[in-house]
Amino acid sequence: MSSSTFKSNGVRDSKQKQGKICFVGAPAVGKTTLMKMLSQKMINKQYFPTQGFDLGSVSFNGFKLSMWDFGGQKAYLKHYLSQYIHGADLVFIVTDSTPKNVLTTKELVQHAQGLLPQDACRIIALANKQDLKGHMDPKRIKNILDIPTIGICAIEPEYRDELINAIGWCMEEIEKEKMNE
Ligand SMILES: Nc1nc2c(ncn2[C@@H]2O[C@H](COP(=O)(O)OP(=O)(O)OP(=O)(O)O)[C@@H](O)[C@H]2O)c(=O)[nH]1
Ligand SMILES: [Mg+2]
Repeated sequence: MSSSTFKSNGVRDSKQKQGKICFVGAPAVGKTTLMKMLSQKMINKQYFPTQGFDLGSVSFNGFKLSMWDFGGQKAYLKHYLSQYIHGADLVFIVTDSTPKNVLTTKELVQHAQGLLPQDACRIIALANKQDLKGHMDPKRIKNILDIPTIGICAIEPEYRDELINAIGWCMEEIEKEKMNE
């Protein structure tokens, strides 16, 4: 994570901190929708599968973070994840909170843990689609996945603050650890 960047007028802003967030999960669990919600873009409820991967960014409280949205289809994940997940400060593993998907997600958590250095990156589960009938409780999902888990609904913009707070907290923790190294 570099500690400075340029403002739009070309003046160096030494206080703005950069970082990389990745969204990983099976197809249609809501990764692209979550990224749109974070960057306050209009949410189209139609499903357009992400081909390969997409990039975005989110700025808040002196942070400017790049966001990597990995298309959930197996061929894409296999091809792109191992190449582009490196250097992530925070990985969100997204599930649609159905029992079947939570089990698939457990495999993805283990895969991501194998690709990333444990001390340099946080992995957090987002238990999405909490508005849908039959969703699992985030606490149960946390017990199965064995990583911190946040219950969320990507199509409801009022969840944005909670997500921004979680991201801000993680980035501050990572900054502190880097300063202590
Ligand atoms: N009801 C409900 N629908 C959601 C929620 N989040 C996403 N969706 C819908 O689920 C569908 C898939 O969402 P996407 O964000 O495109 O899924 P994705 O994980 O990016 O899928 P891939 O790009 O194929 O990996 C879309 O129709 C969204 O509107 C949610 O919290 N609740
Ligand atoms: Mg997508």
